[in-house]
Amino acid sequence: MARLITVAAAQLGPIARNDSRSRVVERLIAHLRESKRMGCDLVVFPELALTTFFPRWYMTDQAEIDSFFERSMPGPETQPLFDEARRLGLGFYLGYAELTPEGRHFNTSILVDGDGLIVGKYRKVHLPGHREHEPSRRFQHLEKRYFDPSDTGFRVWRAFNGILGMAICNDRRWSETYRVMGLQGVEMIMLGYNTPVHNPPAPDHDDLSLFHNQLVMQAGAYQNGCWVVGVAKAGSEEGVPMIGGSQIIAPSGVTVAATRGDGDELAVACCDLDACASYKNTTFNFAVHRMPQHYGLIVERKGAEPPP
Ligand code: CDT
Repeated sequence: MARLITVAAAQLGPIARNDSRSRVVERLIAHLRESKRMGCDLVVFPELALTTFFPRWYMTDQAEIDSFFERSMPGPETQPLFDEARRLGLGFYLGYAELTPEGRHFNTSILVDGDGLIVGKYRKVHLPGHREHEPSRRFQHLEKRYFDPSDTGFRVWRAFNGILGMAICNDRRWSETYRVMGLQGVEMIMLGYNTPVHNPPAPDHDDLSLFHNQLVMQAGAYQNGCWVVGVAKAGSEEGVPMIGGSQIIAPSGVTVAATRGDGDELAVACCDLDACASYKNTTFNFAVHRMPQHYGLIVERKGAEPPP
């Protein structure tokens, strides 16, 4: 029997700084209900889906910073999301800012199954941006300041009758992200993102931001023979325009469903996990064709070192 998962890429429009968690959770629940009506099994929400993208602001008051983080998952405000998903028998991927009991801060995603159980947790590996205030920027990107580096790395989980993995935003630009999960047999990678159209150090990329989004996710899917579900928090958030472009990409590299706008919107596709095999067993049969003896530099060297 074919292994089918019907998935919703549950894009969100902007979240204002003063939107309450409960108000945001209502929007997530509306997505769950619509996804159920469309026959979905799994709903993928964006990165940091419970608040505005706060790394755009330089803050020094730790209490203010911590107000964007969740101390428990589910917590009092997110419990209704878990309850409704379980009632509907839907699984979900959710990105949020995690504050651990030991006081560590992570940019985190979880995978929750149709019974409301957290089956996987991932903490973001590639934290982009900078650590210190850079007043010359129109807005900041302070992920390196507010989040600790991952202690999970890229794992995969047996769930939804397949092998699923998670990544977050900037991870999607790095081929290593997909390959480390590809080497664990991943069949579907879920990832949420918050991507400003404008990157202050590289304004010449602005017009290409949607193209780059699609390029990296399609390449990752094809080169690893897996589905990729990429989901944006989009639109003009606190005056900063963010890309949409949420999409579901088949192992062929072809986008099979995509959002059209930059508000709350679903893109839905029925994904056949067995469609991965045709790529994993031929062109990208890793066991037959990879040549890791020639890939040593990838882990030995961090920055590029051109010859003298
Ligand atoms: N959230 C996130 O990781 N955003 C980055 C912006 C890069 S520019 C500093 C991204 O890769 O989309």
